[in-house]
Amino acid sequence: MFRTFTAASVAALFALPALACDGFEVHEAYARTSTAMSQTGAAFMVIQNHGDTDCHITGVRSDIAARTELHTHSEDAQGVMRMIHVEEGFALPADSELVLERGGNHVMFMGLNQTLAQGDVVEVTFIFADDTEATVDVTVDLERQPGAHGHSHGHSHSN
Ligand SMILES: [Cu+2]
Repeated sequence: MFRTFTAASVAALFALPALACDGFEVHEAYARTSTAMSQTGAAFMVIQNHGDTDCHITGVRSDIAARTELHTHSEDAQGVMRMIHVEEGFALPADSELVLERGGNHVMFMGLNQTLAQGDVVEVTFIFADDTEATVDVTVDLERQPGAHGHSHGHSHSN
């Protein structure tokens, strides 16, 4: 009994490097552009790490744009919100959640090489610090209102 248990534990240990961010999970992913003519777009989602391993997202890529970057928003000295390329990436500690949302952290598509039409599914690949990757399907949703994650300021109800 003890022997079997030991063998299983050793096998699990050896498997760890290949499962660096095995707790990675994405929910509510959607992508959008401002207009059909937009050269840029963005993707938003809830990223979770259900695993026991701290993960670090260092980059992102996709086939739909010339460049895909991890972005955030920051207020400048004049009080204007500006987008910033987060070169160090996003930490995703064990058992944590990271929300990519309008006005906050997001995946940025620059130089779109296709029109994002409602209902299209595009692939976005996250790159982790250990060079492993995870590709997620992101559905284009041009009708989604900001604040769908409960951070709404109450202006989304139409009359
Ligand atoms: Cu951006």
